[in-house]
Amino acid sequence: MESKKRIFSGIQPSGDITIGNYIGALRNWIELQDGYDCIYCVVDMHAITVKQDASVLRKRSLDTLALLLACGVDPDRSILYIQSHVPEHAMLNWVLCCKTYIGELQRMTQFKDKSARHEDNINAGLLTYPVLMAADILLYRADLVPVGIDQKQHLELARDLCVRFNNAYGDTFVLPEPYIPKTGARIRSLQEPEKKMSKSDSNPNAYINILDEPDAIMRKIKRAVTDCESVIAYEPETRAGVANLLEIYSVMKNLPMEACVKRFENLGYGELKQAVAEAVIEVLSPIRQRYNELVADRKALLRIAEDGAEKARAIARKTMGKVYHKVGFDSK
Ligand code: ATP
Ligand code: LTN
Repeated sequence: MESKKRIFSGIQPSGDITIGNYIGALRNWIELQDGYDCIYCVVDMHAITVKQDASVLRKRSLDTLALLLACGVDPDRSILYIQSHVPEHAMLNWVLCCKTYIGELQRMTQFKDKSARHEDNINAGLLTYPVLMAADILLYRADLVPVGIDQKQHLELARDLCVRFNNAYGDTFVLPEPYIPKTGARIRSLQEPEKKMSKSDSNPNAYINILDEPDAIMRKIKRAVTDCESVIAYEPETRAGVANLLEIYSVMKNLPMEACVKRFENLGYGELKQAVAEAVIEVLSPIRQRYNELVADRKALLRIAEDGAEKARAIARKTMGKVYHKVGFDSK
């Protein structure tokens, strides 16, 4: 029997998970479990590239794991774990750092954005962040990586490193492909639609947290910035705010964009916002309820994390053994 293709993806426990994360990535994580062998990771090691309070980070990592379970990640079918529990990530990171040119890292858009936002802390980890991400993916020989479009550039580096390593040392890693949704790959800020919705935005009205209560969701969407046109149309280049609301609606209702535009043909922005908010509330309410149950039982969450890390390590250790041998380390 042909074995299933492998999926790997990660999410940072760096703040409230937003509907941008859900629409761009998590929703696909859940769906892909049907046909693939999936590995999902809470990437706490990536999160410390910006300042974190240790006890807050520890709590958030487990909370994020609970949220992934609440969204539908099934630990009986998929491997779910916390990155720092598997030391092979750091080991491969180092080897790959020695195969990466500084110029490749300096031109990364996320590095430029984050170093502008955290001027007082432009640390080496912020620069090498994409190498650790490449290590995550290559360690598990993943075929597909479901992410939002903002991660495409990082994935290209992972592909370059894969080819570079394989050319130098013989076939070791699998060339990963990005899996980016057609609709919702870049959900925009509700307040500044020219920017992406981000969980680290200082204005909570700019994003919807997956755990927001229905009244907060309604209020934030009603306040979303649109434009002063009167007709509802999908024109992402020129009318980003309205296009964003239509994309959120399309994904939440599982309806093609043409059908969504038709649905609002003769209606106004007030009606559009009401319908979008209701669609978001309908999808998020059961997730919030499940999360509240799961997060209360820390012991059970830790057990799931430990179990996931053990399964992940069994795969990671094998790859790492080969890599160490190939680069000339004395393997036992
Ligand atoms: P931060 O703002 O702290 O950098 P983030 O919101 O970008 O975080 P990540 O943990 O870096 O979140 O990303 C998790 C996943 O969500 C990635 O696959 C990323 O591409 C996707 N994602 C993030 N923001 C959006 C967005 N606005 N629209 C679609 N997908 C997104
Ligand atoms: N950099 C990613 C998170 C991430 C990731 C990964 C995604 C870390 N390692 C491996 C896919 C595969 C982000 O979303 N900012």
